[in-house]
Amino acid sequence: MMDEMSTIENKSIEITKGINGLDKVILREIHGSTVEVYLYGGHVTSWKNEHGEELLFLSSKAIFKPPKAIRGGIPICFPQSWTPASLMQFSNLGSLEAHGFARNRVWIIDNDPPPFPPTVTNRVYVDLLLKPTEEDLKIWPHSFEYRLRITLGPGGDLMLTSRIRNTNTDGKPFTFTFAYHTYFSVSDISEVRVEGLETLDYLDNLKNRERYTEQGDAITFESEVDKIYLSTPTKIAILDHEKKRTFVIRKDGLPDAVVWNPWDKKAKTIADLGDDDYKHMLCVEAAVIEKPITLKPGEEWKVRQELSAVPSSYCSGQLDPNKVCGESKKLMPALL
Ligand code: TA6
Repeated sequence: MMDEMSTIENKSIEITKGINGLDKVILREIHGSTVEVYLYGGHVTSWKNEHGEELLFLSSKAIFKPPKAIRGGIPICFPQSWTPASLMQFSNLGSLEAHGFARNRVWIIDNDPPPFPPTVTNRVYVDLLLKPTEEDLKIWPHSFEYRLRITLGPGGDLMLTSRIRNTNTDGKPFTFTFAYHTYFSVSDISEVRVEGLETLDYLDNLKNRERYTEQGDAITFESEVDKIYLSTPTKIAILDHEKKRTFVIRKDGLPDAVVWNPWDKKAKTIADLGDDDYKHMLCVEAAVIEKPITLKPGEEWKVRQELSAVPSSYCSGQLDPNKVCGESKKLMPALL
């Protein structure tokens, strides 16, 4: 299978060896954008624009060695992400690591996925598949098929589409929470603004997960932040002042958004994060946390996030998809 993939003539998809000999897929788009994803964790570790600029943060101390998750890029948090205390009653969630085990497992390349939304021909993509091992079933006693499609669009947009199906044969439903734990690369966290989360309610992980309401203007950063914003809009913008760059997250089926920066003190307690790395990263994570998903056997859940990086001429404060100035009214292809 690896050989088949690596003989693809146009080299838009290359299977190769990454750090510590881990299998890695490189997607190349004709205008120069690239994405790198490790089969370990189904983990996107790099997303570069056509100028070769890295748009995702990767820790200077990231450990590319199972069973440790890679610090940075886009860890996949499944079947659990940041479960509110109220959900610990779902015993199968309580026994899981904070962010589940999908990011600590080796995925395979899925050469024959079931029908998927029609992919525009000029998009480069790879399909990955994760199923639980016998070991996994001991910690989370449910069978599933998780299909992840990573797509690089003609404008350098990066889209992650997830399809998770309950394949239990014992008739049991299962319940899970989920996040794309995206680490964005920023010039200087103290010069970053997030728009789209104003006035929303959030659970604060630094204050015993209590519920608060965000103030009325864009979020800025001057200390540790670890918040789940609830019922968030489809679009969230992260404005990097120094780079004159705006990241736009468009999400489908992911109502919550986690915002995390460890700041200096917490950063020093994270072994695989450089002491000063916090200055150049911000996690904004499209997620489902407040209202976990329950699937019956045979049911499939589909979600998607699309990331783009646009010049900051992009008008701030106008995230309404119908009123966005400067940027064409981009609609995401229908999700089956
Ligand atoms: O998403 C925010 C968060 O849950 C923080 O509380 C912090 O723990 C961060 O994720 C990193 O978690 P990790 O398990 O990757 O070290």
